Amino acid sequence: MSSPVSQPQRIDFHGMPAIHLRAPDGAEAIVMEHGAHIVSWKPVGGVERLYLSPDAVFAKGKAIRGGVPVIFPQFGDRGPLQGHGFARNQVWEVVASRAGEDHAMAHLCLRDSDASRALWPHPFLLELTLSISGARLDIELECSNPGSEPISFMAALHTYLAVREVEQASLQGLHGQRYYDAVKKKDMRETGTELVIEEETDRVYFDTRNPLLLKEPHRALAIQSERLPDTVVWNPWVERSIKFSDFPDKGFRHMLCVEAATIEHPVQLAAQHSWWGRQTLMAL
Ligand code: TA6
Repeated sequence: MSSPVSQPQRIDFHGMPAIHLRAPDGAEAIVMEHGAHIVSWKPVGGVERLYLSPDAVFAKGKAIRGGVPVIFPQFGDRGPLQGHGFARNQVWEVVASRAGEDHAMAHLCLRDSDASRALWPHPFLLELTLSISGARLDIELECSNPGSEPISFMAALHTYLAVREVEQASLQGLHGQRYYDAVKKKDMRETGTELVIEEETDRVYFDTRNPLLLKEPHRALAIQSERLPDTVVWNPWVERSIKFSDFPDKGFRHMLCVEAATIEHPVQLAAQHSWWGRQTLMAL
């Protein structure tokens, strides 16, 4: 049975402002103003399905290790900006948050500012909307170009999924896909029907069309995206984990990033137009 509607609460999360959403069916999520960063998602049943590093740093201007970093306007080091761009390091504005009869949602935005224009001299309005209901999380990223010149950008929802033991998990749905292997530094094609992580993995699968299924011995997660055609699969494994000061040495065992992205073909956004992309997670 559903409980009475409880409206989103402003909370302090590791010393920073955040919003706690709770849907009437018991699904919960926490999103921070810093980066519009989703740091927790518990679908109905109450089990956390996002990985947040226990050593994550919560500080002005710093990226948070885990959850769902919003990557904009550059992916990784594929451009002149700081790695993964600046949107994840800036404070977003909460536009709306509410709970209805069968969901709860929050809508945050980030506009260009003196700080962003110093890095990337373009006007933009970036909006993130997350919505939870039952077993489902929808994350939608929208970018509008309020200026008079076209803009071009990459974007990703860099989702860190929680897994009980990464070597017992498998990712299905990438068979036959072309990808760039950033560890081996070469272009490859996926030959397996399921991907099992047994070494450092950092891949951009291009133009992925199928829904993905992350299977674990006792549970699964369906992952779908729309208008974010590339899928990044990342696990730092042993040696890279040790190099991160904000990540436990054995943290790689309990996470797998499955990211919905647009990297190969950056979005070309005409003046006065907007673009959106979405990632949906469904706990099974
Ligand atoms: O999405 C995979 C990736 O680009 C990896 O190459 C790895 O560096 C990871 O993101 C984390 O990047 P970050 O800047 O958050 O340390």
